[in-house]
Amino acid sequence: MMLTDIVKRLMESGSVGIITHIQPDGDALGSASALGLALERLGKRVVILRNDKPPAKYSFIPGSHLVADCAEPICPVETLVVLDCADLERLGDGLQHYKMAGTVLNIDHHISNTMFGNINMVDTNAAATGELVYQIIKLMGIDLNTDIAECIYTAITADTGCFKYDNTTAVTHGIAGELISIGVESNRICSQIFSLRTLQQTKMLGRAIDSIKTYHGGKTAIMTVTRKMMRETGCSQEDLDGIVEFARDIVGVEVAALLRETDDGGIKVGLRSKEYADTAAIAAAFGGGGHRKASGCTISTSMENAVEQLIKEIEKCYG
Ligand SMILES: [Mn+2]
Repeated sequence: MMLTDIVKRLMESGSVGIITHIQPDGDALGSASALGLALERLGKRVVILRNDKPPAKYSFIPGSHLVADCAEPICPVETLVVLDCADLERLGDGLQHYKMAGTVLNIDHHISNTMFGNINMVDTNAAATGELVYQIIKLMGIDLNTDIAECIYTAITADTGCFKYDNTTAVTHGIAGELISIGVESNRICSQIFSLRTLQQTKMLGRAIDSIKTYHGGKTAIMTVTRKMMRETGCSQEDLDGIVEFARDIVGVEVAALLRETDDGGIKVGLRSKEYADTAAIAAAFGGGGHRKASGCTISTSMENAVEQLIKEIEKCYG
């Protein structure tokens, strides 16, 4: 029902703005470009509003000609599509466009989505927002070209860890199979997103691994990254993407966390679980959110204090 409402609204709109969350990931970037390129093929005026600079590893994603800085004023759009964004805080500077928009379509797969749209399509069974965008493009009757296929493939690959996480379903593989048959080079995209790292990132990985301490009889692994480590390795926050998984993958670990000192003196926390622990609940205790096995939050305190608070909260998972 929601899906047909969304397709109908998009078909009726002459101009569409597309926006995703701050610090965009592969799902956000791929979904936005896929939908943008598809709507462009229908002759719509399309603008992808970008709030933060994307990680360099995603610069290959097609559709950059549609992108505008969301801090810049744009002509009002009839319909604003918000993709992969759980709540309005995650829109950053994009909030001004949300306030001005005629109709807001909220398309997402986060369990914590606050249903802020005029039409909300929130499907927590979807592995990636890219899967929902795929369905929408199909229903609009648009043929997938290789550019659009590559965008969707990137979105799905990013959010499933290359089809490794348990959000990956038969539907996910079905869509991926079709995209490969259209001409997507799966190996190139998977390596681009998950294997390649710069020398600085590799040095940081070594130091982050070295910082690991375990708690709760080895079920919890904590990585800590200080501002000093960031300075010395020359890394930015995006360079830390995925590092926490090296802690999660340790035999016997159920919950892993990466704590990073931010420039404003707080601690940014990324959480992962292996099998059963609900990291969204842990993050929620600190005002954050996310998915069951991957979530995040910010704690405004010292590193030492943040580790202490977090350990207490994680302990509850082991009841
Ligand atoms: Mn996503």
